[in-house]
Amino acid sequence: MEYVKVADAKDKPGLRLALTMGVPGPWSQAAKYIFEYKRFPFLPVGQLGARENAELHAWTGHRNAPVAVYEDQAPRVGWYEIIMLAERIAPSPSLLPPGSAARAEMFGLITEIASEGGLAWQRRLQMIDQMYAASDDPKVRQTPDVLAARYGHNVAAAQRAGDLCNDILAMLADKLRSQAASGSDYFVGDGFTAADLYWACFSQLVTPMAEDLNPMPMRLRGPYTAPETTVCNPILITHRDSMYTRHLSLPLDF
Ligand SMILES: N[C@@H](CCC(=O)N[C@@H](CS)C(=O)NCC(=O)O)C(=O)O
Repeated sequence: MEYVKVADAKDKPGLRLALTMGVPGPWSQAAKYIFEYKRFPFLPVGQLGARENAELHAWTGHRNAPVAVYEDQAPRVGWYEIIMLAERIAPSPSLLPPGSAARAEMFGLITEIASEGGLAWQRRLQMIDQMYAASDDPKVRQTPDVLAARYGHNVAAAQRAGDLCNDILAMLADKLRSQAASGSDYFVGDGFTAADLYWACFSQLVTPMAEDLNPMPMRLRGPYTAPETTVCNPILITHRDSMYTRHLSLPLDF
């Protein structure tokens, strides 16, 4: 991905997307794929994970990613508002299922995957623990220190994370099994929606794809891989592999 600096993006028209550079950060990956899937052009702006990102902060009020800035509108940072911006400015192909009940179901699934307290939030707490365990070097501790302060890491929260992850993964696997029983390969209804896209991206925080498809820095492969106590039913990985093959570009680009 060719990123531009904030200074070269902030006065441009159209959509500017600040994305985490150099790592497959799933929130950023999902935001990128939403607009790629819709073939809606955007200018990728580089954000550095766990850094100050002073220019991004001065422009948008945020230091982390993704941040979507469309024309002169207020920056959007939450996954829900980014999906809904995409649906408004690029309605087709839609990533929403038809019908309010199906939409409620889809947004509920993404909440469990991507919102505060959800699967990725819990995995990040575990990841911070692992980063701390990996080194006593104060320079190496700088990254987990920043992430711990930003995302509410403490020993008790990290200890609870494994059970919460397993509960969400079991729910997602049950959902895919019941969909398969009614003849669908997708999380909701019978077509590709944002729930499938979000699971594909966020599965990289549980079982990252192999090096040729997900060329992430080697030092992160350990922290991105869920602990052995994690129960991730193979149906979840089969589903994510087929979503990338059918609907999303590979290898991952970050
Ligand atoms: N605001 C996002 C979540 C953003 C988020 O958690 N970003 C993380 C993961 S990519 C990040 O930028 N971490 C590195 C940092 O804080 O610098 C949402 O609610 O959808």
